[in-house]
Amino acid sequence: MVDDSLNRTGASLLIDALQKNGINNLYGVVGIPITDLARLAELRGMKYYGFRREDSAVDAAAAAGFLTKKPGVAMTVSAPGFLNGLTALAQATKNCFPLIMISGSSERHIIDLAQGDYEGLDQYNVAKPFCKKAYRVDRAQDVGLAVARAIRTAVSGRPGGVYLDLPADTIAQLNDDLGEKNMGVYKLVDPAPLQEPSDDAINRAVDIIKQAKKPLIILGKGAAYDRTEKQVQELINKTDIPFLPMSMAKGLVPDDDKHSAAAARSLSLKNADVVILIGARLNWMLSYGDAPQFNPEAKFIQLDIDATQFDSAQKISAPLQGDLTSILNKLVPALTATGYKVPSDWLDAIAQDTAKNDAKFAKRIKAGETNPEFGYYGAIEPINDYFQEHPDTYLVSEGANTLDIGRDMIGMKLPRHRLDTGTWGVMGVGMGYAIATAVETGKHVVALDGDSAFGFDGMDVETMCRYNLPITVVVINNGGIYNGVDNVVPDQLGPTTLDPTGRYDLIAKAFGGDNYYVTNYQEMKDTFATAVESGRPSIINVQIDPSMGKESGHIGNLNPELNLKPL
Ligand code: TPP
Repeated sequence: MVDDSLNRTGASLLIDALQKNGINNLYGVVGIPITDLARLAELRGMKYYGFRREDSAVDAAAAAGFLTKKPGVAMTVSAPGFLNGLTALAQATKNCFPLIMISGSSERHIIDLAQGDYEGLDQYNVAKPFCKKAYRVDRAQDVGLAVARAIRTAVSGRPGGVYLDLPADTIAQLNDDLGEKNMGVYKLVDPAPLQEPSDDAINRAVDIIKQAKKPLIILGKGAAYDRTEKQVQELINKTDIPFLPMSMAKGLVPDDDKHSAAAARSLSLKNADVVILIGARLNWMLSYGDAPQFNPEAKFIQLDIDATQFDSAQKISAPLQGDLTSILNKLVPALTATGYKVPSDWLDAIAQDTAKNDAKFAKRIKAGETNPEFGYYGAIEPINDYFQEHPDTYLVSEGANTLDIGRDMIGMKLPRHRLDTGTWGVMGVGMGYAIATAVETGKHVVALDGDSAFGFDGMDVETMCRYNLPITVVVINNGGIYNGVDNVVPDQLGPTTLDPTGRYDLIAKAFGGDNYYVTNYQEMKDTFATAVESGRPSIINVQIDPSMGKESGHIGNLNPELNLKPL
């Protein structure tokens, strides 16, 4: 046992450094060599949330980063714990969520001579390609600086995941050099400095927008992360430029705002002559900006913190590099000073298409209420109704059809109230995201999951119940990945098949949470609000028909289809 009464161990310095920088929550799974580190954190006033698997804990920290704009911090044990957390570290980096994953590790000399340590792995080098930056802190006296570097790297420029390798030796090492005052630990000055674009860059963008006959704004989760709602709303309200939100940008401008082109997505993308990307990337989710989804003549204006994002898929005619808030603070007045307004025929075309598509959608939803084969629409409509009445409820969503249909159906009115599978479309983020959202916001959270998606991290229901968090998990159960009807070989279970009668709700009961089981629209309507408003951890198993659900949801076009005939 190391006498830490003078707060001089690496562990003490780490806790002190995090707290000095306003980080008070830790997410993780303990074991050798970090168990006492977590205990010490609790003793020093931090809150430690223990998970059942590291990827959930690291997902939780990533969600905390997105929601608070400070890096979320997760801790894992060495090799296997580290590797379990690595997917979530990579994913946070893809999503641009600020995160620090700290893993206990072995001493360098043992690793470098491959002496076969308990859970020994060269974690520092393994982590490098999966994060924005990896650091290793071999001496207790460097802990303050290492934390400072990790925080700054996670939040400055394009945010992302940082790996901090913490050898067991450093955790327990007494730092005699620094005496009793923890001099190496400090609060960072301006961890994410603002970056303004030049006047030339602004003028170039304004010149293009003011010629636009059919402009369109695409909002990405970067705009949500940077808290640009005020500027974006002003831009849209003053110019009437229609907008399309990517899924995690929903609510930045309320989904029911008259400028939303979401219901006329295809038409607006196909015809827009100037596309203004605000914190959104031209990746697979936007078909790389290519025709036929986009107008091949469209000019692109892109607002992004990271210049390497420009010209990634299309020529960017007006790149605006900087933090989005600073860019918009210059762009909005410059554009509105020109008196620019969107030509009304463009707005009319979008409004007409919206009315047509909304009517079709409303019909489909209405049919879902009474369809004898209970499906997604009937299951999700009551959730949307609830969100319209209680917009300050958070939504976490994963699955394929569940995700896609939920995204289209559930209108968001407030920014950063929706988290989902993100840039990679990863299953298994639900419980980690939901738990961190409840912890960080103190609000009610709904985790809307497909039955397959839920299976990836379902044991963290125990975590949700142990901390008694106000989370309602809705498992849309059609007994399969995408759907529950799949047997290419007679009398053999198909690859997408799961248990169609599984009672996911009973998992909550096992840990003291509430459980609900619904089989039709009316039951869901009667149950959902009660479950959420109880403020208790709960699971609703929504038993839908196994035939419901398209293969790969809305992105079946990405799935190579083979000629499935027996030889
Ligand atoms: N593994 C990970 C980590 N991420 C993935 N996206 C996949 C596998 C492939 N995948 C995509 S969607 C999905 C899977 C396994 C599950 C879809 O089924 P479900 O969650 O039940 O939703 P549904 O379509 O039935 O609503």
